[in-house]
Amino acid sequence: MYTQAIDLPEPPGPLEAGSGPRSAQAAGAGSEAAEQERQQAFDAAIAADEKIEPQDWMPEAYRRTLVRQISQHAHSEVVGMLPEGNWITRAPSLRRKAILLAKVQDEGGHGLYLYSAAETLGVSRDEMIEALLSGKAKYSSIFNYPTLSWADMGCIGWLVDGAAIMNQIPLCRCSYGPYARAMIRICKEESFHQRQGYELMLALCRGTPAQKAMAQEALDRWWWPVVMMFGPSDAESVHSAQTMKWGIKRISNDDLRQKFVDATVPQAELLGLRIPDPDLKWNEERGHYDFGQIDWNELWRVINGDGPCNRERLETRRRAHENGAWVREAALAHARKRAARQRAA
Ligand code: BYC
Repeated sequence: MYTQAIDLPEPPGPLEAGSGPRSAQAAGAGSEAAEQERQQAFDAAIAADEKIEPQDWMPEAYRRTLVRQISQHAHSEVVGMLPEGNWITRAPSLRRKAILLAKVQDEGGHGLYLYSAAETLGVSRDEMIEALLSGKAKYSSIFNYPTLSWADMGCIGWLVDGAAIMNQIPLCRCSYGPYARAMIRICKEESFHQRQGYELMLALCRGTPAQKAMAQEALDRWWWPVVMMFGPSDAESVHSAQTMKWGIKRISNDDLRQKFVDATVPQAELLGLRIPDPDLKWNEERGHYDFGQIDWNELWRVINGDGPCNRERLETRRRAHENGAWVREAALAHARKRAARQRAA
């Protein structure tokens, strides 16, 4: 349902990107006039809503910002596999197990497209993984909360993926080509993730009173962390002003949060669940729901490494990385042998 919002202009042909004054190799590198010309060509491309491609010249701050955001996004997908992965062996039926397996596998795939998109900016996969494992890089706060019941699988799909799509649909129009193109495919898969979560919640809410109570209890725990997931308020967001000028971010944290609340309240009503916010009410004048105060201290605590599961998540990723060392070594040895065989032939 959410992917209907993807409405994109045709991408440029292969010759349009990376040529002319925008190309990284353009005109007398180093001279001040050449630098200015490249900056102007970059600004004009952004103003005309054209895509910036890896071979195009770009300001260093634009490149660094993209590496930060795309790698954080990739890490979120990979760490995001853990809370759900925890429930694969306990899925209540073969159908649910197959759905959950497919979803978690998709998330691994999203991480890989995103690492590849970030690599086009000149950063290596190893550097990004090292930043995650050392705790230097961030990943979404939401994955530092525990999954305590089966209904959490429903809430993650319905709410976490619902929030993720809300944030990611505008990223399909991001000014950086490889990120925008990765997001188109990711959003299509996220739409299935959101639907399966809602369908799971619907099954619980139409089930026994105990199942409905389990769904309500999960919603009570997930609601506020999901509302926080959109990031600090616009007034506190350090990067938004610049990333919006560059066409990386298209809609602000607060506007996306409002869109999410407006879309989700009727879905909760259909489920017959109560959103745990006594201040939530429709505001006729604004044409939006008003909602209660967010506990920003909690968001910053979780972002800065002190959430309920931060240590556990990183420890699990570190262990997985160490346990996978032999696979990386074997793949490299195989590639070396193949290259040697090809040279000999
Ligand atoms: N968690 O200036 P701001 C998924 C940080 S995974 C942690 O507003 P920006 C899924 C922010 O990084 C989808 N940190 O930043 C997977 C910055 O710190 P640094 C995840 C947060 O970048 C599995 C500082 O706070 N989605 O869908 O303009 C299962 C100031 O914030 C958070 C993405 O990654 C947070 N919630 O805006 C199910 C989307 N919020 O970097 C589902 C791509 C803020 O200066 N990312 N921070 O140290 C974005 O759209 C933006 O980066 C954000 C933040 C909206 C997240």
